[in-house]
Amino acid sequence: MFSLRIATAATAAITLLTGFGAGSATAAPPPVSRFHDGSFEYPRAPANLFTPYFPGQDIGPWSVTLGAVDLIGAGTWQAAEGDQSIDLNGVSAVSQTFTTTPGTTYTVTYSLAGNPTNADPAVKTGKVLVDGQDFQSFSFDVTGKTYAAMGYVNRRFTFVANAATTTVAFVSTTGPTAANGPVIDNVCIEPRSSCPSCAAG
Ligand SMILES: [Ca+2]
Ligand SMILES: [Ca+2]
Repeated sequence: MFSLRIATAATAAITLLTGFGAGSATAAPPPVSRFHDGSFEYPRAPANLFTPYFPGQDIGPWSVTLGAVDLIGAGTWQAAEGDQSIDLNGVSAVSQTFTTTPGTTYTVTYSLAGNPTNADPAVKTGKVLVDGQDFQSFSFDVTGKTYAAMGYVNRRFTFVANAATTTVAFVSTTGPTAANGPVIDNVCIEPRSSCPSCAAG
């Protein structure tokens, strides 16, 4: 099942690249900007499909740096926000580098679930890195969860920026053969002073 799923989805990804991304491979990297699209809404993925992205490929402002990360199209399963989310397969990672003000405290919030397709294993594990440093480990048990009721939980932590740019990465440690990993959506990273709803954390 794992190989078939990857092969099918990879074909879809190649089709996408051929159709829309042919010019991007040689374009200059975009300038670093503020954190954005923590909801994984761009690019729009084919509805009802898992579209895998691999190291060297970007999902909007996010870069895939390890393994394979599935961008989940609208209608596949419940998103925490908007229509899309990501499945961090097996051992995989996405990161985003964005502008920060040194010395400022930033609040990171995100919604966590797991791909409930099957238990391979049931407990999906991972961590969030800030500039490569482990800031928050997470786990999610998909037992009893369904595509229609993903059971998202909200997680939160803070970091103090120490440079003009910061890289935040979401990493799956679920296991090298797991095609169904942690699901991440609705990532918000803001200076704590401008995020009143985050202030309690
Ligand atoms: Ca979303
Ligand atoms: Ca997957």
